[in-house]
Amino acid sequence: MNFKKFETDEELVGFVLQHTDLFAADAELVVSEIGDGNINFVYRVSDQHGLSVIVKQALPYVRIIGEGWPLSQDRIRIEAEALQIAGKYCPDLAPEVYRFDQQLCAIVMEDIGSHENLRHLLIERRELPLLGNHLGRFLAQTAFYTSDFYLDSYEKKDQVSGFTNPDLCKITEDLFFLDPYCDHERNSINDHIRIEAEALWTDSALKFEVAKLKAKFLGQPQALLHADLHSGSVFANAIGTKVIDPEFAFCGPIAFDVGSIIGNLLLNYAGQSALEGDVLQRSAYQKWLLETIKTLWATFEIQFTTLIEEQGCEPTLSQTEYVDWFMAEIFTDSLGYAGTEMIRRSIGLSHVADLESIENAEARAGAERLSLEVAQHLIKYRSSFTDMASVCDWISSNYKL
Ligand code: SR1
Ligand code: MG
Repeated sequence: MNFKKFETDEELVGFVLQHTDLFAADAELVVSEIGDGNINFVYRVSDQHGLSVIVKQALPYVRIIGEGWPLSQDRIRIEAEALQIAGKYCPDLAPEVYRFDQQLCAIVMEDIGSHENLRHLLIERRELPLLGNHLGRFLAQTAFYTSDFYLDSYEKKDQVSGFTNPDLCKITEDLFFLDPYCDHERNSINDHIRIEAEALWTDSALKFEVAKLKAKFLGQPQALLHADLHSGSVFANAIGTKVIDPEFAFCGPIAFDVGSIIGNLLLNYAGQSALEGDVLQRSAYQKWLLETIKTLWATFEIQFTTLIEEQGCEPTLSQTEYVDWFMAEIFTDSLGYAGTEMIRRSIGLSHVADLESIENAEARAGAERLSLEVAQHLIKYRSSFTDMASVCDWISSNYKL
């Protein structure tokens, strides 16, 4: 592969001009590096009139670690193709891909600069009235049109093979389902919750449920997933939402995406218990987070089942009894995956600012403890919940400010 990292602004500008005709001949292009993710390099290239594009380049290793953690560059092809599929079925919810250059492992795409990182918005307690609806629609559309309910048998197998993404899946297999449940060197544990973290390592009932969730992640290619749907992969404003960064995409259990984003909303709920600010405002925001989770699930459920009813192409799977059973399974496992996301973000390698921005370690421990408790309950007792309202009632009555 003829790969070359962009070393200078001139190289990057040349690349953009070669791949797009968006900019005028007299454009004065300026480059800024804007990536704050763990894995790739991301740049904004803008002209003097405010027109801009984003360039994302995948290096053959993890950005924050360096060459000591090699990573397949095929992830950038996977990301470009997953963005194009999301763009086909929900164009308002994904950035447009202008060009993908396989040799340079780089995508030129729409700048979604009018939207902000959802994690930052949640930490600032910004209420986004359309967020739950948009996320529910994104999940329903991307899952349905890439599932066996819609694709024919041959298209589906082609999709599974085209989105085989072993390096990125292995990261999730380890960071989600292995490390937090043992004394792993990659874990990062606040001293004040060491006892609670260690209790997980010997909880065989919990580890049994996590094993079931991991087995489905490994072997249940229901639909093309985003597969890293945390709050940092979502950008939003009062009227719009954009889902970015699907480099982990592969065909897996639909509940993994649904649960990952619910887990992130609940991580912020946990953070609000100890973040700075007025207690009434924090408590009102926790209420808004739970309402958003209910809207997200309700939108996902109604849209997914309506799509099966109206456009389902597979007669065996479209039977009412099967669809009801299938939706109940997704609901239950979404709670489990939400729990695994919360646990790995509280004691594993990759923490989140919703908790990390709480400076006082004892106060942060309170929020991390809340996260671990809710998460374990969701994993172990996920089958005891039949609807999202009762999940949210359970959380709000047990964990109020
Ligand atoms: C080394 S990668 C750590 C995490 O960052 C990504 O966004 C994924 O969430 C991954 O688990
Ligand atoms: Mg990412």
